[in-house]
Amino acid sequence: MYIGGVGTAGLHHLVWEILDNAIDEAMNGFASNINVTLHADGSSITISDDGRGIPVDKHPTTKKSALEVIFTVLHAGGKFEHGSYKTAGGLHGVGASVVNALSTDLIASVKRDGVLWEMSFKRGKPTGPLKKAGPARGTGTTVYFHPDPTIFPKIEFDAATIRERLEVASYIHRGVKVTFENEAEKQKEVFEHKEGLLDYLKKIVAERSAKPVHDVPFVLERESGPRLDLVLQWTEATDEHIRSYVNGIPTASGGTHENGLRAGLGKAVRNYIDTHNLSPKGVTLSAEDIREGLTGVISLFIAEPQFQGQTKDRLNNPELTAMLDSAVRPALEHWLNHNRSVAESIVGRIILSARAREASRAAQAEVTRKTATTGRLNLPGKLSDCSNNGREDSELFVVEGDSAGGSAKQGRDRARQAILPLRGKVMNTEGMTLAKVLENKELADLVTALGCSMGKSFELARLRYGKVIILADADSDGHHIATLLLTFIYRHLPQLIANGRVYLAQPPLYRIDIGKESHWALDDAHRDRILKQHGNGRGSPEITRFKGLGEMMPKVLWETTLNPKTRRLLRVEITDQIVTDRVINELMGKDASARFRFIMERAEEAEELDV
Ligand code: 28F
Repeated sequence: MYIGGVGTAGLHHLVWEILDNAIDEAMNGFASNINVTLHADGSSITISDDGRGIPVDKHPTTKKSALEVIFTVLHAGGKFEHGSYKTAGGLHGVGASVVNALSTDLIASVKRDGVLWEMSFKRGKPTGPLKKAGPARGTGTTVYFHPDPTIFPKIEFDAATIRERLEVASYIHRGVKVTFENEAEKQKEVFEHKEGLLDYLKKIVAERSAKPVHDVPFVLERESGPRLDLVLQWTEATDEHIRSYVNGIPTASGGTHENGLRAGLGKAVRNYIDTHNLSPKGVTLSAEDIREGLTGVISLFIAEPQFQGQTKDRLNNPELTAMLDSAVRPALEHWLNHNRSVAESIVGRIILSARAREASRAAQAEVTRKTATTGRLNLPGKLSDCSNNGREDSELFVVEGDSAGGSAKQGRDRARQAILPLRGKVMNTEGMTLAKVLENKELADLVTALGCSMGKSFELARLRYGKVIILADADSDGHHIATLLLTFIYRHLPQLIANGRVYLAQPPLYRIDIGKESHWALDDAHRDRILKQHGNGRGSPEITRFKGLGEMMPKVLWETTLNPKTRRLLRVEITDQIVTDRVINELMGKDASARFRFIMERAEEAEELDV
């Protein structure tokens, strides 16, 4: 069996294997509760279900119990033996032997017929026979395991990853009650969703503060053939947001199933528009227009998923494109025809997006025209360019305010470092159309200075700098400006982040003079550490808090923040697309209460927040 390496992904795969067995028991109708406990050590886990319990009676000839076989014989249960996904055929226990072999300790307990049975293993080998450990009420299976550190270099389960997986599982397998206990944090969470993916959709739409275009979502549940669940809802959001899962595993990069869904969906909508003569005049509808604001979840269970890509998050089974296309198209068309007022709202939404696209295309063409020639003349007047622009070692500092820009301009290395001062606050671009965004002079100037255009006409090869560095004050106002800039970049120039070109400078907030030495502190905690380290007995330290970058001497700014030899930059990275999308929407979207909630929840973390 493929575990997926000995890194974090492989480590968590162990959890998913045992969890899948518990979910199977629930899907077969025998369990309704699943509990997962991440123990305080962070490196061991207990998973249990209240199903029938793995059979414990001995096989007449082998004299071994089913339990022992499941935990010691590779491929017991045979995920693919019947050519269908194991949940469909009720095949159990796949992967348990692999998890066992890769664990220093594993304890399997079963409650059956009033008896608690227990069997322990070390590195996959039984440490004794299956034993009666006492009486028991009810039935079920519990598995405790601790992965083997000689196989996995770092054994540290990530609570957020496990939590997300469990929550998603509770949506995909409606009605199952999944409890997650994080012992280290003394936290317990219960996930239970009677409406399954519909509940998930509701949550996503609310989280993204997207106003639905129609009340009742489209629902497709296919039982014949591979299990398929799909929910769709058009919203007023400006982008498309579809989450897809194959056998409960997220396919964040999509793949053949998503392609089939898009194809079928496009055909259904076009057919509906054509049949009812709803085509707009003077504008043609693109596939993106049809899906603008579309929010949905698709879950699929198939026998032999092939995952592709560096993070194995794209489905590659070719047969699924046609399968999804032919499942979605007739069902959606039927639904549109039987919900005429809903269909009309959706078509209205689609036509509107086509018209908005036409309008912003004109605006974008204007920016592209301006950036097409890289001659100085077209660059914004307030840009202090560097002479090495275009080279890998060149840097653009995007600086808050004119006075800070002045210090940076004097303090910089003129050959390699360009300065673009932004006057006043950058506007919040979350949920805004491209045309609106480009009306903002500050942002249009930034795009012009970068030279790489934006949106669909983005071209990395034309980027005029190796690094784009946001330089804002170390205070909360500065953080706010950095966040606004990052929101803009994340939504409209995401390739810059994906290519590791975006950085945050870290200007100091304090200068601490102790005797003849000067130290620079990034924040309060850093200041306190410096005082503790250097402060003893050498006279009283003098602490200066900078009010802003503008009042810092150019030489000091160079030493602390600009000089590549002495500064420290934070590279902006997106590790989890879905979490980032949610955080940005929560922080920057129209829903101020969500922003407030987020800030309150993170108040403690915020002190050491690095992006
Ligand atoms: C925490 C992980 O692994 N739950 C499981 C069952 C129940 C049965 C079963 C499992 C028997 C012969 C294969 C019980 N009674 N949770 C779990 N619950 N496996 S794994 O059977 C395995 C088969 O070989 C079970 C009657 N039939 C099946």
